Amino acid sequence: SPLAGADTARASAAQKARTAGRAELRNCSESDREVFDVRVAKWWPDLDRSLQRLYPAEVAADLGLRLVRAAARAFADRHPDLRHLDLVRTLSPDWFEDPSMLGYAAYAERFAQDLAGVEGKLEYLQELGVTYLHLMPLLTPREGDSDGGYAVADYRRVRADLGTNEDLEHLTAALRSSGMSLVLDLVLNHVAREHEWAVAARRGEVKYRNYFYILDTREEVDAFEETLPEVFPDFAPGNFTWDEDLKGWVWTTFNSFQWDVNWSNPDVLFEYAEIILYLANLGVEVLRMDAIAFMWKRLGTNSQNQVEVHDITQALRAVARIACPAIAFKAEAIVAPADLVQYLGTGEHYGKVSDLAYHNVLMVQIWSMLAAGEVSLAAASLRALPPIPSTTAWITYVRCHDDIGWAIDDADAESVGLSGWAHRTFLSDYYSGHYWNSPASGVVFQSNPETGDRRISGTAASLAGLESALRRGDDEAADTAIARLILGYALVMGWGGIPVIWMGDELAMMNDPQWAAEPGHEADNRWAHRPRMDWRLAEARHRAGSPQQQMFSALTRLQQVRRAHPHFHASIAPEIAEIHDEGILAVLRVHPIGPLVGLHNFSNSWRPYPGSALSRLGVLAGTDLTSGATLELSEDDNLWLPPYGFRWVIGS
Ligand code: OTU
Repeated sequence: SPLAGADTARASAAQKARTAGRAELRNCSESDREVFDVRVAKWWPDLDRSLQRLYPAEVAADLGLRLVRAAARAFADRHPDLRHLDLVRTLSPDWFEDPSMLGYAAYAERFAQDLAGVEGKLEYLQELGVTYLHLMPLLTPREGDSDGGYAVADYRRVRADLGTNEDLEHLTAALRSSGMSLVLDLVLNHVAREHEWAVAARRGEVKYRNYFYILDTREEVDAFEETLPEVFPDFAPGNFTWDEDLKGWVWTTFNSFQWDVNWSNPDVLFEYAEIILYLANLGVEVLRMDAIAFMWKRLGTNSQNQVEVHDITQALRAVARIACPAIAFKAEAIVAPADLVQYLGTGEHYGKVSDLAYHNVLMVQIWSMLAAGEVSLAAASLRALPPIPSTTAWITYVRCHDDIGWAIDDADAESVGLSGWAHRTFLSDYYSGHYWNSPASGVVFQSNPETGDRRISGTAASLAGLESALRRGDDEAADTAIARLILGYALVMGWGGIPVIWMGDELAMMNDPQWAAEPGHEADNRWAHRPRMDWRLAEARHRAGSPQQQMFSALTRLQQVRRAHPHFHASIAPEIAEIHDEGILAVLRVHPIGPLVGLHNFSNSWRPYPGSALSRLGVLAGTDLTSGATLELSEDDNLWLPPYGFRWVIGS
């Protein structure tokens, strides 16, 4: 029958793949070859299917074999310690979902000068409970402005001022023995204009011209521009840059010096697969797939979130699972709510793409709730998100190194009687400090008069109101700002997934007033919230009552509680529970051992949550894990939460 024929063809393709791999493993032991065989058998179908969807059949078949060979070479080279980690992780594929996971993200040089310096700060990170360290781009960037390292000139060499590749390997080993995973960016949508591929393209080499999108005429450019938004309308308008060497227009979604690579070229996919294997063998454990949404272009669309992006991810992940299964992929897709969960896999990609993805909807809703003092929009937006595969997890965060874009769905807003546009406008006004009662000290990033879009820069503490309070010498307002900040962190730490602390938030660090002084930074106010670590300020975490002590101890306390309770495992989907007061967001997590309810008051006044609701949720007469105290209802049978207060409650 034709079906049996297809099965036979598939089986013989898989057999070919195993043979191709084996040929590279001549110097390996028979048991290593067997391990490799088993992995190819397991992951080949994922690899093959995704490639078949991306490329013509013969191209896909050939690329599949090349990738298996590359995986085999990387497997053969892999350090025994990393092989051991592969084995451990294969036995606990949910390692990144464990409640003990806590992230920290920083620029190596701003945190500790260089890679050796970072190694010197492991104790500080351990004091916080960090298990996952994201160091911002540290591979060799172009000279001059490099968009904070996101314009990579050499993926295989560490930035000289930070150290050497050996230093990086040393650091990953030191982190591993301290129970921390290193996370690095894989900038895969673009390379620097100075990267060797771009240089070769500029020299006129056809092979490398085909690594990019180069259009000959302004008409072709305009045809694409018709439906393309602009990411940096201020300092990099449009999506194409005329290049005199190329004598053509090259696709540059971001800055003019960041050239988008052409993933419809199978050689590009192969190049990046090899880069992934190379970084994995240096001991990198998680790859942050930068700007992943933009990887595939299609005329007549916004060229974001195209289905091929997920096929590419599936292929790369299958290669990694074969060679270095310890590593995880994290999607950096800061996109509209409707496009987000696809990055963790829906439909045929279910559970087969990224392991982790940024929960920008949660992040945006935290700032929205803090500004509005009410939770109905957040509840509607979060309820509207489809569930994610239980084998994947969110990266939850309050702030990161980028601006905040108001990813609020118009339909979600309408469902609670708001206008999406008006609410986004309110949030931009509020966080830039222009709204009448706003305590925030943020700045507008990339105002786009055409769309009305105004994103926001600023550190969490400055956005929460600490800066303005201290400027006025208003201690009460300062305490309120800290309470707001802690509340935001309580929500992300109780959500499930890996909460990532943006460097400095643990010390309530404020905007860097000197951000524009550095050459190349003056036009990009995201540097306002990328201060240098202030190690003197860090000492204030030992001074009772200081903002630093309040923040630092709240975070460590929350993490201690989290790691001790399996309710926080990421495979348990949080549900937004009954809303009884518009100020209180209740989050329910149902573990087989019992329910846990997080109650968060986002308003500035005392608010009640009814005992009857707690009873229905199964946590009446429960214990608040953060204080260890038994819940006390007041005479009116309500649990009252102070302004910006929260409780994590389990039944008793
Ligand atoms: C990412 O962000 C990085 O986080 C930025 O720091 C880089 O500048 C950029 O890519 C280019 O490498 O547009 O404003 O997902 O929001 O990918 C930040 C959509 C960005 C984008 C995101 C991008």
